[in-house]
Amino acid sequence: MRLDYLTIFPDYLAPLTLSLPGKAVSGGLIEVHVHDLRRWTHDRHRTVDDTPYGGGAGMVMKPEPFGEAFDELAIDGATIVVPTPSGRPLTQALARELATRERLVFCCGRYEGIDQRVLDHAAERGELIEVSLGDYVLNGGEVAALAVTEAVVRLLPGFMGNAESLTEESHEAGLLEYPSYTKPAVWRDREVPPVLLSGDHGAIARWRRQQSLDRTAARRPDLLHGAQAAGEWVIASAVPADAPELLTLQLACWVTEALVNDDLSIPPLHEGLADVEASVRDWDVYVVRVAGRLVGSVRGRVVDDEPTVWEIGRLMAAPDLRGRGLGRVLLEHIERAAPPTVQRFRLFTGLHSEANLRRYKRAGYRVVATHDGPSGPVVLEKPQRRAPRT
Ligand code: JD8
Repeated sequence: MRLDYLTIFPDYLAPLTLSLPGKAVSGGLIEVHVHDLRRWTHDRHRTVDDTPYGGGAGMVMKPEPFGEAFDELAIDGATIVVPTPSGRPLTQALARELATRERLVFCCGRYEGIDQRVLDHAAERGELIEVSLGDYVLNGGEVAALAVTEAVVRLLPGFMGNAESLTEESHEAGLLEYPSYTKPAVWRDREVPPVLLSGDHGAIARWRRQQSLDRTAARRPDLLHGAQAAGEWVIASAVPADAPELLTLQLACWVTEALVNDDLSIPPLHEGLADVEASVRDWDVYVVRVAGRLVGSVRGRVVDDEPTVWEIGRLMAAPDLRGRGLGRVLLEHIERAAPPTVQRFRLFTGLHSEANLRRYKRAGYRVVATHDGPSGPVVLEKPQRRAPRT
């Protein structure tokens, strides 16, 4: 890949010869050419800017130096990358896209920006990509050009020592990365999470996935929309702030159940916000959101005086999403979340909850007890069949 940079501050791009891009150059993967834009000025002051037509503060970069640079550098057919606050946000997906190009030509603006005719002209001679680093204002395009370069060059085949580490990265998988630890196992009374010392690669992989999901749900819920749009139910650990929506979902689900059973005595109907807040504290509670709406949940805990029993409860799917497999996905998730000491799962349902009874029996549960009272509950259990350790 060939990379050209047009800038009035060539020294600002010196980092291109260091670290990552530096190695790529020495490895022959890329060739880097930094050009001082003033090379294409012809007046004594080597002028690259002038006052804006229509008035207003600041100066605008003149079109002529860019045009002559384009001609001399023969940029036809190349991808012209113009950093600007109004550009496409730089994402891993855009970096992957740019990594497929043969040639990138960066136009690094300063002042109030570059005369718009330069961009229109570039779009006629090649592929114009206007890119933004983020929703904040910088003084020029050089920093963005460096960031785009690093994000793109590291994706070039043969660049990263082990390609595998690329696929593992956050954003590559559309999620934020899980927390990492290294020796010592205890530092300033802080321990490394025991699962990471267990050697159980399956459990480690599940823990890391859940950490990525929880972080993404807490810090970047917008990133989850992609996964959901792709039809994937993204399950994250509940946080106290989820309690109000959990209560609303619970009432919606159990009002339906009560109507079916014609029985308003079902306990979940009579729980309040405090009960749900306590549940988030005392149980392992998981939630599913679609486009930010909390649409599903389930909880699990080890039964007080039965340490090998994992009690599952409050399995809920928003009434408008019934029949889409969300209940099954939540049940499988809460079973996988059980600690290694668990040998069987236990859950309860209403005597008249035909649909629930059918679903649980399909999932391998068997009725082990029926408590009195017109609508149950019915107690179902299933042995925990652990996948052989990998
Ligand atoms: C290019 C000139 C400065 C911007 C008046 C301040 C990218 N994420 C980003 N924030 N800012 C930039 C950026 C800023 C630039 C130029 C990129 C060229 N400026 C201008 C408009 C307001 N001054 C950027 N990528």
